[in-house]
Amino acid sequence: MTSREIEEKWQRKWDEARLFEAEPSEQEKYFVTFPYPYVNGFLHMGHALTLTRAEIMARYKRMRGYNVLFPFAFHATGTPIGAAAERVANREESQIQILRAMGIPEKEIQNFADPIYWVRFFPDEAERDVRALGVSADWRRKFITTSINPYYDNFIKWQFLKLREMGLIVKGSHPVVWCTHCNSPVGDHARVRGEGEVPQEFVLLKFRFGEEYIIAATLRPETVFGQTNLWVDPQIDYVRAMVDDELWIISSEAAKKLSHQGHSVTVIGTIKGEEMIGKFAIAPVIERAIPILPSFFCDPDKGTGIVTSVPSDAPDDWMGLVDLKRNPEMCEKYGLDCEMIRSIKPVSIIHSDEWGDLPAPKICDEMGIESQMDREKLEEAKRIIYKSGFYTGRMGSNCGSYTGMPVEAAREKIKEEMIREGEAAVMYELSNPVVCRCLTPSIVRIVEDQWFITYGNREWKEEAKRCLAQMDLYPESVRKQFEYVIDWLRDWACTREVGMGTRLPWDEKWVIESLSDSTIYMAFYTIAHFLQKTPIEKLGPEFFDYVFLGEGDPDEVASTTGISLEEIQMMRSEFLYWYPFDLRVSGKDLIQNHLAFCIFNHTAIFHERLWPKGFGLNGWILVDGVKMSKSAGNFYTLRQMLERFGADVIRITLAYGGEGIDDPNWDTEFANTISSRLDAWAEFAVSNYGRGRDDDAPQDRWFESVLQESLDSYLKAMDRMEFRTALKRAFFDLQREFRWYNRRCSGSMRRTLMNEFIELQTLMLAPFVPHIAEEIWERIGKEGFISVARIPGPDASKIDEMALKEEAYLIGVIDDVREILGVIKNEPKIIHIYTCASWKRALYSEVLSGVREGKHFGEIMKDVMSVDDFRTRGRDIRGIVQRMIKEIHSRGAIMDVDEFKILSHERDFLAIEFGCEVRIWREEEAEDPMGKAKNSLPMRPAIYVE
Ligand code: A2H
Repeated sequence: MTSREIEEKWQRKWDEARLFEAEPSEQEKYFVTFPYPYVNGFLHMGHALTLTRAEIMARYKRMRGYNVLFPFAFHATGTPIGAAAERVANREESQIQILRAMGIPEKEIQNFADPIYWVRFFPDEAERDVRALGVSADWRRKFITTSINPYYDNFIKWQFLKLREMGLIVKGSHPVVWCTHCNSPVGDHARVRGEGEVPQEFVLLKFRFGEEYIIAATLRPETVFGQTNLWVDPQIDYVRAMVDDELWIISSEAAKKLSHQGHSVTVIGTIKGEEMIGKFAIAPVIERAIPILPSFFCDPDKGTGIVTSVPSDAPDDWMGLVDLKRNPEMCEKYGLDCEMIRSIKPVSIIHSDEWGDLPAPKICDEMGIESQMDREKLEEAKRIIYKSGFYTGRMGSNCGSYTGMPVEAAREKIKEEMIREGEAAVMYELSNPVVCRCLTPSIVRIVEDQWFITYGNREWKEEAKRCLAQMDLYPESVRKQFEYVIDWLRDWACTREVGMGTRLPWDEKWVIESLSDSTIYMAFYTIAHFLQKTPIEKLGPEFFDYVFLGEGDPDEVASTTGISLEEIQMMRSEFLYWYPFDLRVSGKDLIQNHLAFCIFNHTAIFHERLWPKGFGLNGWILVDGVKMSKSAGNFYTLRQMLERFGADVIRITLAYGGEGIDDPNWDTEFANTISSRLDAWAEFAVSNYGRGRDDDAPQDRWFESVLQESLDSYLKAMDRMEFRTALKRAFFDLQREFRWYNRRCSGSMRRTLMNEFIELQTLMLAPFVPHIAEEIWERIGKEGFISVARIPGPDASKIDEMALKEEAYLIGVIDDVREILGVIKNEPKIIHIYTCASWKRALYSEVLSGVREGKHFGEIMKDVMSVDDFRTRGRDIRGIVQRMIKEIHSRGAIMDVDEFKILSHERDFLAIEFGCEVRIWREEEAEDPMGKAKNSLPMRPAIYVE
């Protein structure tokens, strides 16, 4: 049978047996979830990675005796599907090309002009792929989000009514990252660029310029006391615009941005930068006329495209001046007075211990910055002094009432004062570009009248932290990041004007956005399969109150909803059986939104004992070392990979690709070779099961111990989701150890041990490669599915520590001999092995206790020389002690085995291994013509090859 046939066979059998349809039982439960994928395309290998990790955990826990629920669903909330459908309707070639590239036949493409078609088509396709990957999901519970599923729709409405009742949803105006094309906020997951970017507040300073104001944006309003000039770019066409009731000169980009930020903006003309150069404007706060000068670092797409110059504290400004002073031609070109330019001096305004009074000139000098074009160094310089200025600086003596104040405090105060006095305003900017999934660059918009979930609420944050503290995180190293995110989250704009989803129950013009309708839905899985049978009109808030919160009288709920009491109680108890979820597995990018929201919302809605118990995180998938992306040309759908490699290979390759939070790698080379290794294993298992001898041999104890040890490390690694480690220990290492055992027994293994090995190896592999594992299980004559068989716990009584030590010793000696054989040219005739004299063992324990007490060589030597038996050994003792210390440091302490006995006992085996005669000697009794024996140390016998 081909592996494809095997996979199809077992998927069919699992289905027929309804093997993964989970029902509450007496057994302990384990509930795993995977964030439902957004259904605007086929699942890709990024999905497959996270999904596989959840699935391996589901199978593993099932095989460890848990009653496992692993459900699946689909997310359709949001704007992208609608936007894509619209583009198809408009016959936009780029969108049609995307569908074509997905393999959608030409005649079907037109269907995708209807968003509903997407949400019917892709979930079915995804389910096919997930089934083909062998995922052990309970498909009865699948559902899709948005109002096309009235059950889910009602559930989300209930959740939002709850949050509102608790005062956790408020109305307000806030800056949000916004797409002007989709006409909606751009959440992190809807960005092709700029994940994690948040609106940053710039202060707009107003410079009187006749009837008008020139506007400059700054992050450091407290530096207004050090202003010396303004910078404009001579080449840029700035605009004159009526902003509210003032005439402003700003870049045209700024005019556009401001119109989204609560200002009325009317552009009435333009003014070229050049036209302003050489003129003067009145700087705010200091009320001085300062010159307008040319520069080349003004970015028209940042702030207003005009910069106020504070050469004492801003490296750009300082270098701008340096450049201009060095460039009389430039001054002449713009009609500037060279003398006046030369007389501009930086004004010291802030003092910090680290950077003194003039940080910008100082750092530019130290870093050897040449000009304002030295962008890389300038960015670095800005970063460095910005930090120290902000956290440790104090305002200088020329800063009016702010003198002596820490910069951190002065900044806010000065800003507020200037705004009060009409000398400044606020503008929001993105420090780095953000691009929406629809490829439109985002802006910041002040949204009025918007609904927010108040993740900024202090008390709520405390609850979230309490929940986090009780959770298991895999890997544990992500905890800090979660703590940071919980602190850092601000109120979240939770509604949109467009897109698919659930309408806000009390303000129906709004649709709940996609990160907000997916926070507690794991609870919905527990009853989803019941709901399809219930008439939708019956599912009011009192239904959910009872099932999820236990609130209300079930008899009353039965009579108001018209659902039978029995059914209502069944749903309640099913929910209580499965909830909370034990593990949710996701990519690390969801820490800062989805997973944090999940914690917050659980603490608000549910009783503490129903809070999430665990998150598993993984990095982003690399394909042969390169991050998978469409632009890199290494983007693969799960379907393409299934076609090429089959399910088992995909699963084990992903699991072996990495662990922890680093980006795991899909290694094509590994994928290509693992399939034949798995086939070889199956072949071996089936043809060797039940074979072997019945009597005992000494080597058996070793292999039996190894089996238990590797089971033990496997279980520990699996429990921590360290799948690479688990596979390495329980497959790759164990296979090697088995080969060694085979060699030690000259191919004649004990039957019981052979069977135990084949069973255990197959069981341990089953969560990774369930199809081939089922096939082996069946063919070695096991009853029932391996998918629900038990992986046993380790049996400590089967571990023989002495056998492990003795074998490790033997292997060590063989390695040492091999190393020597590797460097000699002739065929060996006789190998002599000398185990050390007993006085060296005594010496070794003396040295060992010295090392353990932290003694130095000198001190240890002193102790040693005080013992007669050692002192009389003569001059060699120094060198021996030195070597022993080195051994102790590199190999650890002595192992208490009888070296001579082991080696003599294995002499025949060694002779076969090396293909020549082997002689074992005690140092004291050695025939030692070459004087080698004296080199022996405990656990490091001396070796001489004749
Ligand atoms: B800062 P970020 Cl004293 N093009 O203000 C280039 N730079 C611009 C700009 C534009 N269109 N608009 C504003 N900026 C400058 C004061 C200041 C600034 C001091 C020290 C550091 C400093 C006086 N110039 O910024 O790259 C403005 O200069 C260093 C962080 O978006 C604004 O604050 O972070 C800063 O860049 C914003 O830069």
